[in-house]
Amino acid sequence: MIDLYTSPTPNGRKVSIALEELGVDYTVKPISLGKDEQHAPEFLAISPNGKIPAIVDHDTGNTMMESGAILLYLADKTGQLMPTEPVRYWQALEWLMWQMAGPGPMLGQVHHFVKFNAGKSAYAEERYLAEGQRLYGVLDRRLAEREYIVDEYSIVDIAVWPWISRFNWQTIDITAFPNVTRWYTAIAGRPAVQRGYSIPRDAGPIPMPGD
Ligand SMILES: N[C@@H](CCC(=O)N[C@@H](CS)C(=O)NCC(=O)O)C(=O)O
Repeated sequence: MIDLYTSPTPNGRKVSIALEELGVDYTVKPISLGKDEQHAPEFLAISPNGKIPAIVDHDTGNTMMESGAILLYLADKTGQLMPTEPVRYWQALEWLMWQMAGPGPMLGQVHHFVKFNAGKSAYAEERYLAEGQRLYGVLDRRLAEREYIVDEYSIVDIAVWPWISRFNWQTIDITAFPNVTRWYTAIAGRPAVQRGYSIPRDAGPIPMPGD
């Protein structure tokens, strides 16, 4: 049994979607970022960086923060959602690191400046929006010749997809990236993704291109 400490955000949804896809039993422990629960001493004991998501695996005693590490841990624990063939295995690590260093923090800044603090810094809005658009282009080119980011559906798609699901917040026209749109729509149709998207609470329907 795993405890998942999470909030309805892209980083949180990576782990709830992975747990749903893997069919692992878990208990949801909602953390209210608005109430600053991420800085409570009992949560910092599990997640020293004071951010969600985090897990406690009661089978092993492992306590983990950082969504990329958690996804790797779950794939390793279950033997699923990670390519085993060496070339693809390293490609998966490469693109997982790309997500953690690129779309995660950069689109996070787009949410901060463009969605929630519009008008406070034109420079930051332009800079992060341009970088966000560039990253959508990188993903679109990667998906031009393959169905999923490392060919087979994996934790890499699960790491990237929740960030793209905020395309409306980002004011990015997802339909200008046809391969991203095709990939996004296919993943949005997966029942496990729909269940994981609604953790820790129902957030309404998944945003769809063209809605
Ligand atoms: N690199 C971390 C980032 C985690 C992160 O930024 N979590 C956000 C929510 S998406 C958070 O907990 N924010 C609360 C805060 O910054 O106080 C990961 O991928 O797990």
